[in-house]
Amino acid sequence: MEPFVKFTGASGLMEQPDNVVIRKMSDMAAAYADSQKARQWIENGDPVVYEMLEALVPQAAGELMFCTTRINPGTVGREYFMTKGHYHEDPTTAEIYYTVSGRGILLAETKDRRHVALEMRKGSIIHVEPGWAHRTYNTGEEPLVFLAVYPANAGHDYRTIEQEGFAHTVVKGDNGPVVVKTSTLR
Ligand code: PAN
Ligand code: ZN
Repeated sequence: MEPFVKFTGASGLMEQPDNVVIRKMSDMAAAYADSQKARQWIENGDPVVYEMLEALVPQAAGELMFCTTRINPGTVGREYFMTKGHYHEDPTTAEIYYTVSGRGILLAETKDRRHVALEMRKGSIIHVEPGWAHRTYNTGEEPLVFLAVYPANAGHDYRTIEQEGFAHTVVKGDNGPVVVKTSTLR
């Protein structure tokens, strides 16, 4: 493969991506604590929660994958629209998140349930340590758009999150976003 360039349009999303993944509410309803509210969203048009536009590179050690994600604004009950979240299958792989526009929170958790909530706003650069599951929330009124770069051989483990969830989540409080224990919402 030769060096190549991708451009981002006014929205900050990658133009002419090699792959597009669209996640609607029906693709991830179980991720939200309030399943009834998630079902209402599905019955009322099943909105796109987020989309991911990727450039494909060989899945080999040393290669870097990169993709832009847009999460739409909204809440399911009090919980903000979010990504599915995952561990990297290779627990030695880190990731960089660069926020292009909007407001959000990246929640990272370890298997022993340590957690950190990191602010995402235009220009913020987040380093996700290897071994930490990560999920992003749109806590603003506009789309949250960011670029993520990670080792192409990282792999994505979604199943652990689908089965065990995150111990914490981010909800809309009276004075902005608040991190709470997921168990308090169910
Ligand atoms: C990101 C995420 C992207 C969508 O590129 O894959 O924002 O989130 P989910 O993959 O959890 O649906 C990343 O962390 N890649 O490793
Ligand atoms: Zn990742």
